Amino acid sequence: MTMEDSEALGWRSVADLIGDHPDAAVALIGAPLNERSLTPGRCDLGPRAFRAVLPRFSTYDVETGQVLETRVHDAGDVALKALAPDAAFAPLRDAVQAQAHRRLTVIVGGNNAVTRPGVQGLGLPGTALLTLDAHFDLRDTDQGLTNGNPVQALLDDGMDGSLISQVGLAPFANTKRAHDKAMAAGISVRTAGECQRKGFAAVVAEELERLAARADRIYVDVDIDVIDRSQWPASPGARPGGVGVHAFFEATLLIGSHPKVRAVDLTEYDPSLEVGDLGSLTVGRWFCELLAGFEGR
Ligand SMILES: [Mn+2]
Repeated sequence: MTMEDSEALGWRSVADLIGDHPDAAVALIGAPLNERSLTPGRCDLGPRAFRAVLPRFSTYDVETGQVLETRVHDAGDVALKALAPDAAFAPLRDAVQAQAHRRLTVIVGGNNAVTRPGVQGLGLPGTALLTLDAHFDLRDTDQGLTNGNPVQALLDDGMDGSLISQVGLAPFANTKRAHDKAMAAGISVRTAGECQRKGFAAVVAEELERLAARADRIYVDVDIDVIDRSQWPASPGARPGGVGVHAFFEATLLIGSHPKVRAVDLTEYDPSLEVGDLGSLTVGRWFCELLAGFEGR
């Protein structure tokens, strides 16, 4: 056995799948957008912490026997230092558009303001939006773009509300005004309680099918504050009563496997709120599940 073959001190990891692979079916974009978060934090550290944890993930899934082999083209991090969401819009949209010919683009934020340029990078019309989020993100836009209004900004852009599904909305974390806006726009609203009763992954599957019947492609925004705070401390917005992490991974696998899902973002990951690597190990597993799902297409 050569040292290269030995697993005594190392293993083939998910990090080894990522590199300069221009012909890869999957792309990775870092989107360290941090300005104008309603609760200030360090979501700009998300892409770096995400990349750093990947060597800790083997490509092998003991549950299924699957060995991940999908190569991922690393498109790098978009330069967004000190940029507010309005100034970051064009560079982020263009970065997603540059990868949009691939079957799947993964965007690691950054705060939730990356979602509007992400959707626009896939292009309106024809794109549907699924959000996994404790919040509607339908705050008013009269004070400019923030991480609290990407969905409102997309409605302002002319997006058809019936092409939007929002799953995981938390009680006492949203306003009646936002809920009323969602209903008036025709958005499909699925609360955290409904997800608890029916199963989060089952609800996500229903909404993927609903959107797939109406649109050519689907953009999925994973605001990771949808996870229960006991299992996910690394977002300011995560609360007790959120989605369990097992169900979150199960839903992520489904999302990765859906042929119409063309881009997925991960937002509101703030490594400065990290507790004992819990956040980084959760986003690393999230990426593994996305790739596992993708290989099952
Ligand atoms: Mn959000």
